[in-house]
Amino acid sequence: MKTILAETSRVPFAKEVENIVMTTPVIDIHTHLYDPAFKQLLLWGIDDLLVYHYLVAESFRYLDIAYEKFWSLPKTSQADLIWQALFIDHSPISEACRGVLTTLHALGLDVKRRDLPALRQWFAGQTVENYLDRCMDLAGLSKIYMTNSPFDDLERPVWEKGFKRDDRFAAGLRIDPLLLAWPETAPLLVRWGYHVEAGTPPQKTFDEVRRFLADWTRKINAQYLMVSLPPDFEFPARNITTQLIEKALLPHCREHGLPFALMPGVKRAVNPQLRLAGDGQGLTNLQALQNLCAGFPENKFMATVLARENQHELCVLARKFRNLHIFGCWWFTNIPLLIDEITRLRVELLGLSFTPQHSDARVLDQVIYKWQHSRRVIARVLVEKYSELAQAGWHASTVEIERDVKDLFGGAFESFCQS
Ligand code: RAT
Ligand code: ZN
Repeated sequence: MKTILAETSRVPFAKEVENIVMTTPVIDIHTHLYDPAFKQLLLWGIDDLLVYHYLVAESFRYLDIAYEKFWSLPKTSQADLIWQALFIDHSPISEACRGVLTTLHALGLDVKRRDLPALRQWFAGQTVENYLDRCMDLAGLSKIYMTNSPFDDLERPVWEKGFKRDDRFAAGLRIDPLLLAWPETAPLLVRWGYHVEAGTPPQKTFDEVRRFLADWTRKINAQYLMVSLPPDFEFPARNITTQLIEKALLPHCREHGLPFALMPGVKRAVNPQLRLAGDGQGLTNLQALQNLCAGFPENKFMATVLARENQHELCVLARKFRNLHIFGCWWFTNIPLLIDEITRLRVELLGLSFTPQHSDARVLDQVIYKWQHSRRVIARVLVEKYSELAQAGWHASTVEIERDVKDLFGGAFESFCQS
């Protein structure tokens, strides 16, 4: 594993803390990557790096091409436009742009030549198997959690057919359409043999949804269930979403001992013309999460919130409810400024009982930069915290620091799942 050290501080053991943080293997608890058995669904390479939706959104700050015209272009032409706008016409200093460079640089490629055809040529010579090993090694990953949706028409057939699993990939059962688009989802369940048709008694419908969840939990060996939620999510409320949560999802999670992961704060399709890049964010009323944690103490909840302004409240909630595990700096919060602030908040309020980061990578190669960048910030925060302990006469030993970092990088999450 390649080690890139964070800034050296004056603290005598800073180097040691940095080394531990930069080299401890990480369990990446939420990504959009796939087991290689899913073939083209596992994205990787320079063109996919460039057309990442974070970069699409940024490039449209400069591009004057019509949205539809952009989407009609082949991937390589879209990548050409993004490369020109974000890397050639302007310096690539945003976090997502810098990430592409960190990744290429870590792979040993010469970014200063600004030679996109040469980069493409290099990637054309890679095979996915070797490349997966290389990316996991450079990122220091031991396990990757996928986002697995039975409602995805490309993904579902692969699960249905069956395949030999790569044991470095774990599954998370993603259920947004079930909870957020019931009128469109119910007919699908009916088509798949679940009796949720109009006129079915409500209890029978919830039982059938549980049967659906149980079938998919088993099929994919799901380790948690996950949903992203709009900022106006409420619980309790008189609507089908909350009924499905209370009467099907939570009983299912209790029965199988699985956490329910909530990701509140996303406003989908704020600008639909940007497609996947068109989502925004908003402040969530976390009373809903409080009600869930308090009302269902036998359930385990995980949460990450998109609004900066919700982060402090989320930490306070986690102090009150041990059935809540908070994780990651999600999407628009995955920038060094906020990772630093949010990690400090969490450490100062929760100690080590949380998971500071997940990558949310959609393109395999991104794990390299997402983890290198986050590790540097986390190292900086920890150096400061251990040196504050030293000022109080408490010297954390190497073994203790290693234990702590292991917890932050997946250990605390796995203990929570197993509790
Ligand atoms: O962070 C992202 O890439 C977003 O597009 C979302 O996928 C988000 O992570 C989610 O899981 O909904
Ligand atoms: Zn995600």
